[in-house]
Amino acid sequence: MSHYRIAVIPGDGIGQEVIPEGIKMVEAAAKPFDVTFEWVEFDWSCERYHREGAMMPEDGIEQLAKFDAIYLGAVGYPGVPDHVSLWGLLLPIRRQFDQYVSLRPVRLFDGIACPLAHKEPGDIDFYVVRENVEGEYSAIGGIQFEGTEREIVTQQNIFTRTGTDRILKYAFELAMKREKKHVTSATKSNGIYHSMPYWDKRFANMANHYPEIQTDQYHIDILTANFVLKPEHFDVVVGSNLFGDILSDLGPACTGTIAIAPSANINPERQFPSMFEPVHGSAPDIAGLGIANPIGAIWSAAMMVQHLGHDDIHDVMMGAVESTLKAGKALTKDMGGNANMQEMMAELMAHMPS
Ligand code: GGG
Repeated sequence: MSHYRIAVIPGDGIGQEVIPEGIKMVEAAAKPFDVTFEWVEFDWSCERYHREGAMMPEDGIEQLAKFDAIYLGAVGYPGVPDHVSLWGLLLPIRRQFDQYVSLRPVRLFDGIACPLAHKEPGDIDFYVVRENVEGEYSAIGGIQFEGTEREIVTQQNIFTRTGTDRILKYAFELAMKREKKHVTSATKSNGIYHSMPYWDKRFANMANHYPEIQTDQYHIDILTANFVLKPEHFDVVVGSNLFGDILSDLGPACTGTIAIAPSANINPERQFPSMFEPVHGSAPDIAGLGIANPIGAIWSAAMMVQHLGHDDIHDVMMGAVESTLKAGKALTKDMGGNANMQEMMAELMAHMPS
């Protein structure tokens, strides 16, 4: 018998709607197996910020450290500046727990109308591996002469050798397990003078250790064009924090909707808990309407149980997602259907093995 304690942070907006549905799916899928979960909810959010002046308590990280994993919904809501909400909750968790890998699968499912012409399921099936704790996401810099004509703003990017090498290694190791064995690196080394040529150099060095892997390097601008023009080319795409963030919204958009996209913020050494969250944000425009697509949250929960060692539960959950999408009877609006979230959930549950 395995038992896991999961910290649950629904967060803001539709995060509060989709996370309970992800939990229901895990509970239903885990039933036949000898696995139980304790879900401990934290109300850390922009609402809390308004109430208490902080997104989470001072000892928030200490509290989370005791859990086996963290399951998070979305962060950010109008009324709190986005950089305040992100740096008050999501980014400290990623950084304090050294979750340096953000793993974001991109896949075209059978039953979903692909916005790109002539693409079949199987044509789009790749991973974005995003460096998750350094790079362009830095609070180093500042403003001088603020409020005057001479205002100067500086922002520093951080690329350490350890940080760069370990994310590249993760990407190559992932590619080694895949059929295509192909890694693409995203940079912009013609315009960004120091950090991106450095990343290129470390990438070439890492590639030397993996002669079985085919590699290519693209500047981010033409890479985004190729995501749209020939997504079937890609297998594992590795990029810095910012580029990985952009690519992992664009990739799922090419498969029809970003609402299904999951992410795992992983500390591969397992010194700290890893965190699982849908790629989508809090979507204030549809929050409270009951029409959010729960699949990004469900797929993220499936990645969480897989990370905890339960491929069987993961496969049951993903089987229900695949067959629900293929049947196409209860699709939410973002997928061209008119089902609400509960109608889609009923269909997902009906596709679980009895
Ligand atoms: N569910 C993820 C979420 O709330 N994302 C909001 C966001 O802006 N995230 C930025 C990031 O992932 O770096």
